Amino acid sequence: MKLYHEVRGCSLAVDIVGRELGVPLELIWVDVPRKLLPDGSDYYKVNPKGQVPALELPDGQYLTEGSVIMQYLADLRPESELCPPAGSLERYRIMEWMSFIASDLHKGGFMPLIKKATPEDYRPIARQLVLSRLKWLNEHLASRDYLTGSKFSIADAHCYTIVMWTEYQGIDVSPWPNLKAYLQRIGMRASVIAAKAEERQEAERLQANAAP
Ligand SMILES: N[C@@H](CCC(=O)N[C@@H](CS)C(=O)NCC(=O)O)C(=O)O
Repeated sequence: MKLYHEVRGCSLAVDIVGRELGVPLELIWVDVPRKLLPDGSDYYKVNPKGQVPALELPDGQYLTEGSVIMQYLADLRPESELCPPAGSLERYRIMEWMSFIASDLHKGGFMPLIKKATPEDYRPIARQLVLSRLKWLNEHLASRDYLTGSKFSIADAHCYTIVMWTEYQGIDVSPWPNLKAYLQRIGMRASVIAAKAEERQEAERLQANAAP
């Protein structure tokens, strides 16, 4: 299957999950600002929303929305226990996290800090919002190693990917030791190391090809 991906994008979470599961994903690096595929064709034909991630399924359909793609992939390998069975309360707990991460942490949290168009007077408010959510995550992680307990799940791949944007925003996570340890714990996973190495390679390729 093909994963439509972007350097520094939330699509990293899907790449991590694919590697955790041993489901091979061919990475297609999208020029998201210009909505172009590597061959210069229109990315809107893959995802009319113009966003990554998107997954090309074996029958040629496309599946979008990271939270859903990660559940789809994990359901292909239930024995991995990366996501509990559909219908169980544990599954709803994962969905509860995925919804929070995609909406409150990603879109409502980091996105206004990332967008150049955000009005300057809103930036401190947006930053405060992110900090309060990170503080809450830190409190939640005081009694558990991962979001839903003692086991790494797709929610952790998602949360790690978004919270790591603190690095790009100059937010120091040291005031939250549980959160810092959580990021370090996940950052040591082979899947994460490999996914980030491939992302770095693509970033270097883009930089080398950029106009001087
Ligand atoms: N709701 C989507 C949001 C995906 C998303 O915002 N992706 C970003 C990259 S992190 C993107 O492609 N942004 C480009 C755009 O919105 O035009 C999801 O959770 O998968």
